[in-house]
Amino acid sequence: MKKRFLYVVSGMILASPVLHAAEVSESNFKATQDRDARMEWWREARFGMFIHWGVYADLAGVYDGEEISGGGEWIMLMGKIPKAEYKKRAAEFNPTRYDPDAWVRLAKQAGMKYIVITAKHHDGFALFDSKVTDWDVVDSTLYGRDLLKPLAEACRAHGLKLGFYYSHAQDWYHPGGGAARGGHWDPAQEGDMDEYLREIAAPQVKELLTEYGDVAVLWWDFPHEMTRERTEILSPLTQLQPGIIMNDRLGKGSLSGFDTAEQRVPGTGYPYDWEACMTMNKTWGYKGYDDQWKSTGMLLEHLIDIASKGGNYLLNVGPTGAGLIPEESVVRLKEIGEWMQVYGDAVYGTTSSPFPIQEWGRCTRKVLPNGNTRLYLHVFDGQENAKIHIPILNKVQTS
Ligand code: H79
Repeated sequence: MKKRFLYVVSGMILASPVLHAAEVSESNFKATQDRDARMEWWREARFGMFIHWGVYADLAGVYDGEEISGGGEWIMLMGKIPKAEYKKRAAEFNPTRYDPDAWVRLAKQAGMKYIVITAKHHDGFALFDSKVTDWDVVDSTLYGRDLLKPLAEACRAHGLKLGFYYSHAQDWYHPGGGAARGGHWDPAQEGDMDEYLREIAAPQVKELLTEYGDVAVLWWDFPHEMTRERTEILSPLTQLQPGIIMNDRLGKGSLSGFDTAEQRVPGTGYPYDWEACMTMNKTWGYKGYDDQWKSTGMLLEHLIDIASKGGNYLLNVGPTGAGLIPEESVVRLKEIGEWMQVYGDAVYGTTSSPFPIQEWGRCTRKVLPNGNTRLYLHVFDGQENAKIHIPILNKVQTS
């Protein structure tokens, strides 16, 4: 791993203001007071765990002896797997090693403050006990038990916030659900999308928002063919959880949620809340042969880079069909946790850098109760006794 240094300076910082990295809480042009109150924990958190899990994890990227390209969670579409075939595979889904308490403890150990799990991905399969379909873990698998209830309990027990990812527009199983990239491939998918939204998506979101205790985040994905009228079918449901926040992927005309950047760190920050979601290897859903793992150092640089631009980092794990988080992910999360134990202050509750990007690394900042501003200078490729230039115009204290 490269040498990484952290310097802390504080005082009344006078830096030349930069427009691209405005402070979220000050200049959020979408802000309302209610929104600020809801977003408070999320802005403090800066770091969360994304979990992509479902029947596709059991297929592990292989169908009919062939390695299927694309994210593992896209295997049903990319492999054009007929519904009946996919359903047969679901019947074998039996994650006997699932230990939600261990998952939550791992997230906590990594320094993550919230978890977002795929309650339902594009294959339409619900990880919870849904009353409006039998296409769920209780009715269609060997395992036969709700996977989200014990996760919600573990989150409560360990003090992490819980969010649900819900694929509302694409659904490759229920008739009428959308299919991107060329559309349906099985006649059994044909149907009316409005009816699907009313009969499946809306009641399922209601189940998620009423039967699992506090739900902190609703992570819609993504607005495929979502007109204003269709959005209207789902958007009132968020009122079922008074404090809930959501992302920007529900559909046309929806309430504004935090913005999402997928698989990339934006070049600059934005003057509103945003979150970058990224994988540790190439895939979201488990693929047995994806070994393109990013190093812990790179993941940490992403975390810092994102924080320095005022955003949150939602870092993914893709557990196996047996219910285990891959060892490569576990190792990286523990190493990130070791760093966060020492330097977490330089990430949690920070806002964006007052400087344009510096060649030596990144800067995060925090306004202290006494009105001073503290800057954390993260030097990425450090050398002992090297000098770095910081564009501050006044005297500062260092510590
Ligand atoms: O859940 C993860 C993705 O599956 C989901 N969003 C994240 C959080 C997502 N859905 N759609 N998209 C992302 C955008 C479309 C990606 C695609 Fe592809 C590019 C679909 C087809 C080409 C990548 C390559 C996925 C399948 C093949």
